[in-house]
Amino acid sequence: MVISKGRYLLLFLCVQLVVMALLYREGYRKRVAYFFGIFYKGGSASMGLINPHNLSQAGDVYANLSLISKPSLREEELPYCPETSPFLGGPIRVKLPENLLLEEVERKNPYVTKGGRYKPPDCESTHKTAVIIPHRNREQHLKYLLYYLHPFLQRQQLNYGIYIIHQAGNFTFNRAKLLNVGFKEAMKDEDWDCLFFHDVDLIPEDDRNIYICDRFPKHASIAMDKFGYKLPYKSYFGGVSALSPEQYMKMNGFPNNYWGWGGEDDDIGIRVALSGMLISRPSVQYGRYKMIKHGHDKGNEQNPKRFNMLTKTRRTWKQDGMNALQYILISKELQPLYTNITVDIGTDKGLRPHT
Ligand code: UDH
Ligand code: MN
Repeated sequence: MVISKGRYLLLFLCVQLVVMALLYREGYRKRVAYFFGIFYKGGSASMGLINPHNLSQAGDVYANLSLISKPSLREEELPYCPETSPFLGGPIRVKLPENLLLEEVERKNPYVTKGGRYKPPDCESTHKTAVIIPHRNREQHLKYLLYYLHPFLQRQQLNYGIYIIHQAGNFTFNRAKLLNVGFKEAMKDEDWDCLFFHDVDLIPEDDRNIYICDRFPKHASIAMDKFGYKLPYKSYFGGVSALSPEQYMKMNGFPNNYWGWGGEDDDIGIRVALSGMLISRPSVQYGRYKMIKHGHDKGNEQNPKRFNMLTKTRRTWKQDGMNALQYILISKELQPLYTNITVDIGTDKGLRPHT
């Protein structure tokens, strides 16, 4: 009798010990986070941080980066990042610097690692975001976007990666299919919890437009300069949007069959509704973007079939999407500021036989 009671007591103590050990691990981060929280709040004025509530002047996107530094803690000892990043500056002044070199962008972003990856050096981010950029023959735009996007995302204390999905060959461009490829390839690398699908020519103008996902698919570029900083129409879903992997798969990804300019963004918007979701949006004050001026691209002529195709989305979305995606991966290179994925997505007649 006495022996078995003793055994129970021992078992109870063991369980207690394990629970305490687990709580301790979790609590360590929290306590350190609390400590740093006090530090951030108290220190922000004297540390020279830009106050996001002082909206009179749009600031330099690089202004706060020099304040980010590496503490002498091991990675697993880092506290969680605070709910609101202390490095946000609000409105950003967008001016395209002349003769910009990618080396200059590299120099200004010393914490970015191979493949265009970043983790805050001073805290453990609670968000993992991949930015997916469809691309062909827009090198100049890409340079400017990288110049602005890297510091923008670092100010938000995100764990992030930037992917360029480059369409090989000269056949008609297909933005939505490239985005499907980007999703698939990025998810092979990392368990991203949010993917931003981002036109190469859109520069965000306010860093409070946080690049994380919402409960519903998010349309982020709701106030573009070319549309007078307003939504052009209510269901517009083009430019920059953000979906979690679950949201993306729920709508079978994006369509693969929109070759040339137009329609695919509206198809995506319709898919959101057809799969039973709503569209989430930032405020018009935060969702501001400048589009780098450009003309029509060769190889991306308006798709005359788009209006007809859009009447059929209800019938096609379950067949055409991630479940029907076919492509030939040509290369994947880890560049200093981005991961470059070059892909043969074929033509409207299908994939060419590989020779
Ligand atoms: N894209 C490329 N290369 C191309 C075509 C498109 O990289 O040849 C990508 C790029 O990320 C771009 C996106 O696809 O931002 C969307 O294409 P777009 O910028 O051509 O779309 P937008 O709606 O075009 O901006 C409007 C037509 C521009 C004519 C305006 C003349 N004043
Ligand atoms: Mn454009």
